[in-house]
Amino acid sequence: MSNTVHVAVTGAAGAIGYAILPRIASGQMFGSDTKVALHLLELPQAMGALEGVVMELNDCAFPLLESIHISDNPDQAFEGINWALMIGSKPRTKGMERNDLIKDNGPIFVGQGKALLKGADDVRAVVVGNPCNTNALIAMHNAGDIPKNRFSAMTRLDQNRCMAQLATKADVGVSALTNVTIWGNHSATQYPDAANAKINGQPVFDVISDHDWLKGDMITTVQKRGAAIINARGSSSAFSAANATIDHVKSLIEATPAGNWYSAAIPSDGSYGIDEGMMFSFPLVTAADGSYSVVQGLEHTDFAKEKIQKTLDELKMEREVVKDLL
Ligand code: NAX
Repeated sequence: MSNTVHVAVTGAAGAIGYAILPRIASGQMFGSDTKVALHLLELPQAMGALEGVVMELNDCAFPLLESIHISDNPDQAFEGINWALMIGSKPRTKGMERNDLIKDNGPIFVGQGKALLKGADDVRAVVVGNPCNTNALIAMHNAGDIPKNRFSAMTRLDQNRCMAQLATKADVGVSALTNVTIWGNHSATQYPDAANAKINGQPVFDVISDHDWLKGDMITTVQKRGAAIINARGSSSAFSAANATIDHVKSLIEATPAGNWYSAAIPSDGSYGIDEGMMFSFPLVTAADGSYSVVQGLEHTDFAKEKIQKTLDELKMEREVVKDLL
């Protein structure tokens, strides 16, 4: 065993950080033959809590965990990293408008984009902190000549939520589901696409006869799942988000099984008429050499086209709000 992957996690003392760190350190993200060096970034006021998290990581005695660096400075935390899992951001507070959240979080991703450029020669960045598509757009625009395809934002939790809804409705295991796409923004405008998805290789619309549900409640349930979890639990999804982050990274580095695809927000190459450079969630496949491409040729009904336009319009509006940061 010779490889060591250097992984930065921002917001490492937060709820998702707490759920994801033991899974990364135990090899569930990069495999059992890759050592892990963790670079943990937090705000100054959370460094005490982060020290506690580090004690727990040490107490797990993970054989693959080579080292842990902690910092409250992105320039230090991102030095020499291969992956940046950008989870930390300011939470939305009561009564706060989405635009204010976007404006508040933007500067974090300006600084972190610049820090990536300064410190990391060979890095891929995954943005989880919300509004994740637009935060990823900001980081990408501030990261100089780091190739744009090294940036992505996470819609995998939405994909997993959609798969779970469809599997329950069809009374099958979730592994029967393939080809599930989330189009657009990780927000309530996203379009979870069951029309191109399959259950045991058959079109979902052939297997599930309740088409009103497929075009109605299924979509809104996935769109509003985050809020439903906050209502039920009193805090937002944490281990399911950590789990989706692991799925996201694995899908980017492992060849996609033939016939399937996965969803992630990446800078658009113009596919499906989405403006080039827009951080938009598409169906993707990863090739054996580790490069990804957008799955081409999927059909969209007028219903789907309308949904995709709506989420695109929202992303354009978000881009307008942060245009000074790009
Ligand atoms: P927490 O509030 O528990 O943790 C966030 C942590 O980030 C805190 O410890 C805070 O000190 C730290 N932080 C804030 N600003 C920072 C900065 N500039 N540099 C470094 N650290 C910073 O939130 P948590 O539940 O962990 O959620 C984190 C983010 O994930 C939120 O923005 C949340 O909205 C987002 N989510 C995104 C999801 C997705 O599917 N893309 C789903 C889950 C989650 O809602």
